[in-house]
Amino acid sequence: DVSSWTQVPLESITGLSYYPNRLPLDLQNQITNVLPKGLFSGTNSGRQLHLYVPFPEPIQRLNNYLPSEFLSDVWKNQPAEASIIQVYNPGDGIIPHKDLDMFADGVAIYSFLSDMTMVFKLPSKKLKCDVRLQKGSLVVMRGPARYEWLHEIPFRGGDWISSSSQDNATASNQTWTPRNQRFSITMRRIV
Ligand code: AKG
Repeated sequence: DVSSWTQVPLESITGLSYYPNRLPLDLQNQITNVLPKGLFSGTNSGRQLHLYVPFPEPIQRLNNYLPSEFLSDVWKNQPAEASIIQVYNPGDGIIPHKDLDMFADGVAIYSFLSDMTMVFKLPSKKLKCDVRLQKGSLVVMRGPARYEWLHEIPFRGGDWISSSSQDNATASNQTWTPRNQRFSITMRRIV
């Protein structure tokens, strides 16, 4: 029962950082246009595409938008080696999970086309944090955020959005916001 969980602010999760409006619109469009059209077709469950280096040129450029301290401290100034493109139609999600140990510390997720809420959970302490992933944004997980916290995208057609602030939302000031088709690009290094 998620109502018994304590909602905590993003800043309290060590290793979790969120960067809205990270990608220029023209790069978002170039990436969307370079991907196979079939990835976006169909209205049932979304599709996935796994890529390894060398990436297509606009996807390679996503390395340039990673925070410099993340690149230097976590990836030791090496670029991403593996990326996964995941399409979500309304109703799609991803179950609570930690990323596989074959991937190194430091996971970067860029969001495209539509906004969607990702939920971080620490089951041992019943803590949770809703993070609104806006299109063009970047979310980065390292350390505890990557190895201790679970992340998920609830399987539903929309999200409850606070009209005032993303934190401390109460039921009264939330509006139901339907989702549109979204895709994400997760950038990782391999251990
Ligand atoms: C994963 O690839 O492990 C994810 O959690 C992707 C989440 C997303 O699509 O934003």
